[in-house]
Amino acid sequence: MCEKCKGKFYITTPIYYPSAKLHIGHTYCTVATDAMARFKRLQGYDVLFLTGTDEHGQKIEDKAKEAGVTPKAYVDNIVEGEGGVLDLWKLMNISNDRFIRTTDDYHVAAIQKIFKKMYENGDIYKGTYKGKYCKPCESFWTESQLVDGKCPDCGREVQDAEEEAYFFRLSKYADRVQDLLENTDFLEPRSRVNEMVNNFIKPGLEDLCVSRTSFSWGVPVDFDPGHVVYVWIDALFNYMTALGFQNDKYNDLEKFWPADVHFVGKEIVRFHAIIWPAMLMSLNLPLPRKVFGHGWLLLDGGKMSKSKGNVVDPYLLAQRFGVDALRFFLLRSFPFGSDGNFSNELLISTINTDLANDLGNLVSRTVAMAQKYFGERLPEVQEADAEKDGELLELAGTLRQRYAAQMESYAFQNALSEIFKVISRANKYIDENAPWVLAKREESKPRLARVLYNLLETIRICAGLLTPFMPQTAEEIGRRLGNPAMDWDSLGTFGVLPANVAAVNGPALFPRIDMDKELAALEELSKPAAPVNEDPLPEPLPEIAFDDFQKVEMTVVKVLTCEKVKKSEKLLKFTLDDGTGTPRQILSGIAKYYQPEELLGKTLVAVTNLAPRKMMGQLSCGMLLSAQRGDKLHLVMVSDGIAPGSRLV
Ligand code: ME8
Repeated sequence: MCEKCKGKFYITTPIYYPSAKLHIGHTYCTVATDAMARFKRLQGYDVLFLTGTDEHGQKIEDKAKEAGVTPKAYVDNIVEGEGGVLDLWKLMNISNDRFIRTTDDYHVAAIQKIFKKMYENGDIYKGTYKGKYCKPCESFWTESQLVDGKCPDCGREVQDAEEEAYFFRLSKYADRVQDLLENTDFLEPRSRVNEMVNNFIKPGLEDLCVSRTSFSWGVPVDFDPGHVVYVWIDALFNYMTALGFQNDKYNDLEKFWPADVHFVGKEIVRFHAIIWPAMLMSLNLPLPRKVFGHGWLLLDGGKMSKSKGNVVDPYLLAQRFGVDALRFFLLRSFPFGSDGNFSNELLISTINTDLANDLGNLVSRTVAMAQKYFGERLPEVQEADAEKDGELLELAGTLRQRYAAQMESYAFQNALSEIFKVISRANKYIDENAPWVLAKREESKPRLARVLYNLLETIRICAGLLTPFMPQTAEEIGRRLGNPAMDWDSLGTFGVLPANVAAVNGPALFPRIDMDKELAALEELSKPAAPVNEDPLPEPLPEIAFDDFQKVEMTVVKVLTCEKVKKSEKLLKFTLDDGTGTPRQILSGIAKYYQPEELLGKTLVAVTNLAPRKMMGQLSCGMLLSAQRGDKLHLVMVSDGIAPGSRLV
């Protein structure tokens, strides 16, 4: 089949709630989607990869209120601000073609039209909502869906809720949706089908409440002021409005709809596998080809979530280990359809084993030997030796096929395993063929060239197939092999690398990480910031003239001696170097806060033109500056590099 006419591929991530900064769990799904999108592009598909943010709903309204800003300002900051969603995707090298924000005008107007259409076709009607509402999840539940009386998704308390509302006739589509789930491969992994059918459809699918009146941060129902569209209706249709459905902003609906796959976390499979197809059925629209429900990254056995506060910061990990290593780790360590336990140990050991030892060593050893034994370029190579080379050539030459089969079924971990089997085999091949022995005899040089060629060509194929996971690394390896072809066709054939390849070495692709040191550093870095001082602020003082301020002489001093003043609980006595050559004595009421020994040698600031006064019978010539709030006190300390006697101005 002509690789250039493979057709289109439309893939989406969930659109994220910008109610707080995103964490590694969100990064997981987006990196997986990116790997899939890049894989399809590599195969020659015309890909549209969509991601975005889901910006309406009560949770956002509440958060904005707490922060004292408008909901739009609140989400703008998390989406577009420094370290926000857009920055994170840029950092992680996410190749999305489009980014939708549900507050975008074209989307809002389209949602109003969609809601009206379903109202006009009779699938949305007005009624009274009575039920249970989980505020953090923005989900309504029936009594039978609750688990121990609590939200089945997050386990938190739910509230009784009653309001006039619009409903979508979800019940009408129950049979069709059940048929879709049970008799097609619409939903994967298949284990999720039983969960949907047994937990949600069989107990009786009730009509869904699709408008709210209790808050206003949502898409207004234009024909009934006071109602806003339920955030999930608004959110799910993003997959189509971003292509131009019911708007003129884009014109790609015909080309890209239906979506080839929606990647979603397992807790939102319910919305994507039941509600979404039912709404599309109501509008007579084609259904997406597949919904894939991936597992969660767990921390200490529980779901990472911003509301629980047990989240891992992708910025920190990317900064310490590199973006490609982090991307690789996420897809190499956990089967995509199941939950996986995140830990720093696992991250470091994966990098050390797979990337530093196996891949990194293979590349650096091979390239270094090619340079050492042949200088600029390999000579023309002799025929492969069927016995000695056969296994490696066969494995590397057929890798693309095995890899593609795994990628097509979203088994990223298995696809990577296939690549790493070949990398291991190549490392073993080096030991079996001992190039350093071949290099000793002139007559074995042709064989040596063949061995190195086989290795370089194996590296080319592996690096090319790693592109969707580690784009920068693949490019760098390509550079070290003289930028050979790495397109899809070439990756299915052994022997594409020019025989006289010129290999160039470079620094270690993935330096080995010292596990203990790194774990200690990570622990230090993730310690919570210093607690906020809750004591009331001191009363402001009346304004003073600049001239008055200038009358105060503040001088840098160094502590020569410090001791407790006998019979006083409060006072410490200091002798200080103030730069004049004559030690200065100051008494300070800070014995409660400091032990004398800990202040020896410290560089402090003193007011040095204060009239001397006697305290407990001893003279104090000045005052040490300190900062106080409530019952906390800190002496003002300055850099030891500032010479005693320097004046503060
Ligand atoms: O659900 N491990 O947004 P969201 C793996 N706005 N995936 C995780 C995760 C973890 N620890 N934590 C979160 C929403 N996710 C909706 C989507 S789509 C029309 C609307 C995944 O920001 C989660 O499973 O709460 C979900 O798929 C995605 O991050 C977005 O979560």
